[in-house]
Amino acid sequence: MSVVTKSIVNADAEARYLSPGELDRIKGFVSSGERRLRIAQTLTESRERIVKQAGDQLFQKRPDVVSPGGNAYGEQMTATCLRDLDYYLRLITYGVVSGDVTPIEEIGLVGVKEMYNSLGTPIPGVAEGVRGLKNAASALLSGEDAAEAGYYFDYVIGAMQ
Ligand SMILES: CCC1=C(C)/C(=C/C2=NC(=C\c3[nH]c(/C=C4\NC(=O)[C@H](C)[C@H]4CC)c(C)c3CCC(=O)O)/C(CCC(=O)O)=C2C)NC1=O
Repeated sequence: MSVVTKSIVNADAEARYLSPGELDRIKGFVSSGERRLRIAQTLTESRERIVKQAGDQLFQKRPDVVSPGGNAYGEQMTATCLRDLDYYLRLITYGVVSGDVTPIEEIGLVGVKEMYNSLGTPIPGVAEGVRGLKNAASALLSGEDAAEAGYYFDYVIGAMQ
């Protein structure tokens, strides 16, 4: 939920107008809108390149995952692994646009450890892949934009510790 929706739900629950603090937070959200949309646009346009670079970096750091016996071994499994990275990049654009981690949490992090454990997918490997996404994305963004986006990448990485 964006800060707009959240503030309205909270205010209406008490049948009151939006408070000065809530209006202030909404103002911050609105005034950062252009920056957040610009970031999401860059990540969306460059998604293939970002995912490819993140995969290259991951498989260089963790050759075991693509070696025989590794969870991402074989063309199809490697493609599924890259697909998962693409999923997380997509969810991160949702977070950036809404200024909120809730969509990332609800779509991609609830129950994720149990899921990956049941698939035999090494969670530190997925976290490393998301770190690679962050590196590749940051290289395409200005310092300020990279810092803003970094918050959402770090949120995903943190959830996988
Ligand atoms: C949008 C929310 C969402 C997520 C996050 C998601 C993840 C997800 N990843 C899966 C599989 C997988 N995920 C990986 C990923 C990896 N293996 C590694 O060693 C690497 C570290 C890593 C890549 C970074 C692999 C290899 C599989 C296939 C495992 C198998 O079939 O045995 C599966 C099992 C079903 C399938 O194959 O599609 C799901 C549900 N699905 C979703 O709908």
